[in-house]
Amino acid sequence: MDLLGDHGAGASEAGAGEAVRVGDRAVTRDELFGWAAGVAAEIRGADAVAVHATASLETVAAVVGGLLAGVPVVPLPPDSGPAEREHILGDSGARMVLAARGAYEGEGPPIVPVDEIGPADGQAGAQGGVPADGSIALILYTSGTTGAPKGVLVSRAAIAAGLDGLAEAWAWTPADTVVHGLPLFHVHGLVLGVLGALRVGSPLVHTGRPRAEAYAAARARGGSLYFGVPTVWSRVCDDPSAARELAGARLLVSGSAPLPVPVFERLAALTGHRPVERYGMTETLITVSARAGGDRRPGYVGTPIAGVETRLAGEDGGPVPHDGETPGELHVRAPTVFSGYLNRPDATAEALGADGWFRTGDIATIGPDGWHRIVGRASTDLIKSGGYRIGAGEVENALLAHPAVREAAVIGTPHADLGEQVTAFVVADGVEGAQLIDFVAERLSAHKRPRLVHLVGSLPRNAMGKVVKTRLTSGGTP
Ligand code: MLC
Ligand code: AMP
Repeated sequence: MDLLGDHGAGASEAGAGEAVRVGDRAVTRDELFGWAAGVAAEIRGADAVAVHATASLETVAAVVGGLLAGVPVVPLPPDSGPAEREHILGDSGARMVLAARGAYEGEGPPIVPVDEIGPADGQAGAQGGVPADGSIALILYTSGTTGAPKGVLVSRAAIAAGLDGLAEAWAWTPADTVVHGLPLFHVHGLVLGVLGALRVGSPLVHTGRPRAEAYAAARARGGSLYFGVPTVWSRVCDDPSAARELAGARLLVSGSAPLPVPVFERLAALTGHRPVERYGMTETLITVSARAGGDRRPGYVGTPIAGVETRLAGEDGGPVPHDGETPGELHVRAPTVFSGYLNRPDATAEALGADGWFRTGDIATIGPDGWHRIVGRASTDLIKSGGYRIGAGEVENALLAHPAVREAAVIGTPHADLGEQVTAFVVADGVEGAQLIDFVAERLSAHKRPRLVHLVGSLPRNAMGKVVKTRLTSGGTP
């Protein structure tokens, strides 16, 4: 099967109904693939193309066009600040930026106005032949603990394996209608939420933003398989009448961050659905999940999907028993694992062993029955806020670029809505916290800016002079 399922000659009967809706615009499968074939004809032969990844049909057509042409697609977060954008465009070598006319304003490679591209027939789109399974479909930029985001190389084969594993785990079929409103530049919204729907052949309703009332309204369009990050599910619970509308759905799926047990329980009480939690990463796609036909346990992320092996390692690298109690670093080996970080052989070698085991950096327990529980992260330097992964180092560097800032340390602190919030401890002269928040917001994506800034006299350091982040409190050095 092609990565995106049937879309060539003969697929028209299935292609005539509404396939993808984003907000109040929709296309049939035939229209989408015709449009994407036109995009493919424009970009064929490029090393990589960037997509200004707004929540829009243009983004869907551009990504599908890249896949048809066999050109790696680099989704650009639409709110990324100049520094972030420059890094992503430069590092990826993207030759063009695909965007609706007027939607993208930035320096860099030429803009291809996706909305002005007319349909080509499917054969024109496929002119270069079907790209090899191992070829790179997506380059997804994601934060590490330090420095600028790294480009995660995701192959067509990894996407196909990951989506087939999820289709099996969730009994996901063309009879489903997928509903979500997540951003189209990460695994959750783009790979599961768009490519998954296209590969399985289930219509997609993207609600523009992931709001409770929009999720509820999508039931009228047949919404059955709902995706959200925990912040979204928590907001759904805060709107009980919207939540109750979801009672008729088939499956509510949560992922990208830990689903708090109280949110699990409130959602179950309001909707009658115990949510399916699943766990994944940009580098591995989704590897562990509860099953549509099985048990769902609050606080647990389920068992490995088909083709995925997991193990736990201690601090010395040695094995940790799968006794449901002893925590260890979760390692994953699977056909869904990425092909390396672009231009970063050092970082790739550090995370991905020659034997194929990827070190996730997440601390987990595994029970004798195979159920996984994520208990934390090995490093305090990766923050999860509203499902977004944010590297402390990138925010610290942005703060340090301000002339008044002498030292900066960033951590995640608990936040009722977002799970964690970006919190900065800064040693600076003559500047207000609010000015620093604005300063970071101008350089990086909005969600990366600190929500709290503590101006302190000094940072707690160990004998080696390294900041001890576990000792950061709002009073500064305790
Ligand atoms: C929005 N803001 C955030 C934020 N999201 N700040 C910190 N952290 C976040 N996650 C900012 C907005 O820019 C806005 O700023 C202000 O907070 C209030 O916004 P809001 O209207 O309350 O939030 P909203 O825009 O509705 O966004 C919340 C959200 C969003 C939950 C919908 O964060 C989101 O879409 N998260 C999903 C992230 C995701 O898809 N992750 C998947 C990664 S893949 P201002 O200045 O405008 O007021 C992955 C693999 C896997 O993890 O396992 O799935
Ligand atoms: P990202 O690369 O943005 O996909 O973030 C991946 C990280 O999200 C993982 O390493 C985990 O820390 C976290 N994560 C994803 N899903 C879950 C989940 N269900 N429970 C806990 N953490 C999760």
